[in-house]
Amino acid sequence: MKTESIQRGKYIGLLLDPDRTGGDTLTEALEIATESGTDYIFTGGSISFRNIDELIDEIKKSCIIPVVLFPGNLLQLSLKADVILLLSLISGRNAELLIGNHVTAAPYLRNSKEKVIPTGYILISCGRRTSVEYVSQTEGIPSDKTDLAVATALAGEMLGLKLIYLEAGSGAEYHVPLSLISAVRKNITVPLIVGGGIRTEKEVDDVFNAGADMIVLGNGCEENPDLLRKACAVRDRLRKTQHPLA
Ligand code: 1GP
Repeated sequence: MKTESIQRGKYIGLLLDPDRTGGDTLTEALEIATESGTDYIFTGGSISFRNIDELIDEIKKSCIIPVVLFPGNLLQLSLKADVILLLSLISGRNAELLIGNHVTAAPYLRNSKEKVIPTGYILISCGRRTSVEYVSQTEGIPSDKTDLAVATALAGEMLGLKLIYLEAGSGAEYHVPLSLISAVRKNITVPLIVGGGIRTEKEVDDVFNAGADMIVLGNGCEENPDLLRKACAVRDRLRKTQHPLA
């Protein structure tokens, strides 16, 4: 099987909340994702009542879009995903989320190393407290502390992490500020994913233009399924008009 990797460029990921997608809702979401040319299906979350293996099986029955596992905890590890983000919550100081869980997970993942992407996960506080802050027992970096976010991303890259993920948190009041995204982009060379609180076509355009290589959309698409089509159209336009690494 081809090994998926996440590159620099312009990509759209659709985050499926394991507890809010199933049956017809899932089929409909995957139809729109396939039609619009969504690049990746993300799944995982701060907490989940659903078995992730089963959800990935269901996704794979309906579409061939690569599945990226975005595990909120060790119970969400699944070897059925095409890509596994090994998240280190580098904005926090919770040792379990910096290295503890990784030690526990490593023996389980060792025969699937080619799927694993070590990822610097950076929470940015964007309005009200999000589930990820509560569950991780960490505080996000304040959204006006650009220098702290840049230093954190730089440290992550210097430690060898292959991807930086700027996260406002699912359902965040507002997305990661554009100035912070572009400052981080200018200081790292690895691909940059941005997610959380992105709800409109214009925001997708702005976040890409600020330097995101991939945008992950969750709630925005649940509220308005047309957002995914519009986001993919923005991506297509930018792919045609911009240098791939802009
Ligand atoms: C992915 O947490 C996000 O990084 C998804 O956030 O649900 O707010 O789009 P939304």
